[in-house]
Amino acid sequence: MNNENADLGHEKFVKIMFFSVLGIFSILLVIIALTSMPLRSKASANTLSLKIKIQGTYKAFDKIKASVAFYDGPDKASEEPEVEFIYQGGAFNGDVAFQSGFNFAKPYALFIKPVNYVGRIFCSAELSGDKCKTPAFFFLTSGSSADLTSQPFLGGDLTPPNGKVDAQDLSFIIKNLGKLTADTTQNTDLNGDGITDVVDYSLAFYSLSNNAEDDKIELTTPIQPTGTPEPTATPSATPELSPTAGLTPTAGLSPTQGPTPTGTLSPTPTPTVDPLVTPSPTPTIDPSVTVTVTPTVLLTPSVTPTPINIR
Ligand SMILES: [Ca+2]
Ligand SMILES: [Ca+2]
Repeated sequence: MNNENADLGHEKFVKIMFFSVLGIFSILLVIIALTSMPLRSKASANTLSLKIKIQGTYKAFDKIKASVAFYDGPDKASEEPEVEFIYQGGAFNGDVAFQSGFNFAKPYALFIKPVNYVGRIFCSAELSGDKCKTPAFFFLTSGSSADLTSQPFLGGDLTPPNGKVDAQDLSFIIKNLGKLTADTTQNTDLNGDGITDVVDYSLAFYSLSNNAEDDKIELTTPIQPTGTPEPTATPSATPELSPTAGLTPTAGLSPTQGPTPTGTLSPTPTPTVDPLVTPSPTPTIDPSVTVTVTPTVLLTPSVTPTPINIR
């Protein structure tokens, strides 16, 4: 009886251990699944994650809106008019969804203009403003990101924007000084803290004194777009190349056929001709000898008529 109880106890222990191990294992699987999920959502497909720097002091989760335009040459290819950027970790981060039919084969330049700020053109993370001449951004369907914090955006081009910070922009700010954004008809709150105050004025004044204006868009169509159709042409060329590769083996066969028969045939005729020629000279030597003998024989009978002396 004691042995039976012990066996039952052992069986129970094994069962408990089995299920507890199974439980721990499934909990681990859930944890792994949960930790991998945010990574997947971060690298969301068809999204361009942008990081920009805006003049002024901000706190976490401050929001601004900006238009983001895509240029594949001198003309605008597409535009997202209202992209929301959220301040976090010292920069504004915003996600742009690629429009359907977006051509990922082309390089792009980005023109970004936050509300109440001057616009900037970026050919790459490093090349902006006057240095941006040829679009150089390549984006991926699986998702791309660009850190554009090298050039901060200057504030003061109030809505409706005219592409520069001028005296009129400053006069609007002065008119709204001390007013809450909710109480104003025109948004003169540059840093988005809900009030138009000296901070907003000083931001606009700094921009005015630096003649801040939208970056001029003077883009040339990159050479790469004409190069990108070529890659699509090269796949079609490679099938064409494989037949020509098939032809080269046949070209290789014709030389092997050509030399070997002509090489073997030409030696065999020459030896057969040579033996035939060598007998023919030897008979010609013999007649020459016989000719010299016959005249000497004929002369001797002519000597016999000389006995005319008999008369
Ligand atoms: Ca303006
Ligand atoms: Ca403000």
